[in-house]
Amino acid sequence: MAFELPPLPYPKNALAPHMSEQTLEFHHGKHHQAYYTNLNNLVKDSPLASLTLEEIIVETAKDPAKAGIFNNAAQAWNHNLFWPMMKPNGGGAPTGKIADALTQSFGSVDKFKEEFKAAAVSQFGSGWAWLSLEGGTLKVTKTANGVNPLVTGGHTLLGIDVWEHAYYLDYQNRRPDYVQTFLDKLVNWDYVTELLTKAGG
Ligand code: MN3
Repeated sequence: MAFELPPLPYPKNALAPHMSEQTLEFHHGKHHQAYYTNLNNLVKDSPLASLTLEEIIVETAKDPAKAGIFNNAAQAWNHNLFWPMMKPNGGGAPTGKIADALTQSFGSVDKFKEEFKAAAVSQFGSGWAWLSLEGGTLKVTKTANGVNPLVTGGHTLLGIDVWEHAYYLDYQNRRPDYVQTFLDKLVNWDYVTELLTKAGG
């Protein structure tokens, strides 16, 4: 059975003006779809086709010969998490257990935001910045291309796509403005909390 692109969890114009309908049209409808199409072509008739996306990512991460499969599986999975990590009227200050966990690991929620923003802005070229739970602590990391916390055994809690296709139509070269808007207006802290609970945090 082929892998299938999940629909967006909200209408394409739901995140405007912070993330436009046009951006979601291309980012979900073309880029995310392409990762699924490529992955299905690459794993067709191979034993990998019967695994989950997570299993494919872990299985292919350390095999340079399978880089094409890894990249497309990881990007398919990364975006599956990225869409529900945002919501209309999101962002701002988290409350409850995620706020407590961020304060415990970073000193304060604001310190976490500073660190997350610095990681997202300084990732050179295409990639992601992440908040993950790894070995009992919350960590901010940045990765190139499709690499994600699954590769190092972490649980992903929040991620921001900093490939240019994620922000260029709305922010052109102003990546810092995109990252700040993501934190201020878009983050779905309820979903982040749900992922934290699932990860045992
Ligand atoms: Mn993307």
